[in-house]
Amino acid sequence: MNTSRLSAILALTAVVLLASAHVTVSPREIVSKGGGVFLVNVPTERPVATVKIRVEFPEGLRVSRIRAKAGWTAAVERDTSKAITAVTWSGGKIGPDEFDEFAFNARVNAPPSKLAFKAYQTYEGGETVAWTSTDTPTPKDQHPAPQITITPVQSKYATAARENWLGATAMLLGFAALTMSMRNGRNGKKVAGLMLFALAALAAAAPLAAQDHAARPVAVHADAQAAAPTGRPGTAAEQIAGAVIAAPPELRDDATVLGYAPDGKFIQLRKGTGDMICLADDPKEARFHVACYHKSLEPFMARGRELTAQGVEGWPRDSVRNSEIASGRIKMPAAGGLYTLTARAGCYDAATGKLCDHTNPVHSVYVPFASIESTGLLDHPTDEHTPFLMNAGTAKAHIMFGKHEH
Ligand SMILES: [Cu+2]
Repeated sequence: MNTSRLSAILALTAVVLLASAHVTVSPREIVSKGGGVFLVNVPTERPVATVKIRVEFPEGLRVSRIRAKAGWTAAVERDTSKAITAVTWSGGKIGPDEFDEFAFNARVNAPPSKLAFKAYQTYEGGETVAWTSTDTPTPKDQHPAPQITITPVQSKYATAARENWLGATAMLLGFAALTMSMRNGRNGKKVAGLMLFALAALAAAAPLAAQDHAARPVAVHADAQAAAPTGRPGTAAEQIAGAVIAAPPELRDDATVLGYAPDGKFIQLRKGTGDMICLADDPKEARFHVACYHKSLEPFMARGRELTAQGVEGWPRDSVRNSEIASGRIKMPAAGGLYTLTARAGCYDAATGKLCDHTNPVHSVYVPFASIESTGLLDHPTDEHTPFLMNAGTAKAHIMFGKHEH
């Protein structure tokens, strides 16, 4: 490596390190017309606590709600159309060396561009730091404004479509079925019936395509609820016994297990001495789904659960985690194993610890940022035993085995 390349890399590293200690808004990138939950990340950079944070929203972002936050009061300002133009959180404290996050719900109403927020961070003692500079590079005596990039609809749509092909196919089938049954009388009804059957099969398969297999225990799916799960978690012992069967037998006994308290809260049920972390079946989901993964993946998985609990899902969740990986806040391993087991509702009998005959075990190895070029793997399944790489080139890159694509 020559020196100019090395210094470029060092400079880049320095920028990333600096960036991690700024007031930021994520996701950093959002599609034009997109919306959802945004997070304001506020690190305390002084030896005294942050006691107030004010954010002024850019034009082009329509903010509808501020998430309630324990210990903090949010005072909002609105324009004549009732859109929230600014919010000031106060009443809480973010101690030295700590950070906190504040959430709001918004929709982008702007063409592809950069939107800058104005943020004012007030410390105990009264000092206020203005994060308002949009100059690049940021002048020494100033602080950069949190910015997000609005991307064109088309590119994002393509990605979303690729990721959600099951959902999209299901929707098309459903629509086609509806159209046919309306147009074609009896024959049409038969075809439509078949299509609806395929639709049901896809709907059943769709949860299997959950993007990181294991990280969704706190999500409540409307479709799963329709199948009337009890919503009541089993005893800790039952949940532990059910969770660990996702892993090979020699990794079960000393695994750490996360699951549900009687009130439904997601908690640690057992602290293990081993390398695996297992997730109990979600009582709010109809299907039986358990997973075990290597502890090195926990920062990534835990952050995914946290974001899901905050209502940040799908690509915004990916985007938040990607930027946190880039900034070093989430550490990723070189490789980490994941075992999942999915089956229909009632397949696992907690009393006997027995599974039914039809289960869908999916094993994979996370290899963050590995690519087709860096591994010599294919990006699609071919036969019963050839490994292949999914989500190549991303934080979620993982090697899968066999023919199924889950
Ligand atoms: Cu996969």
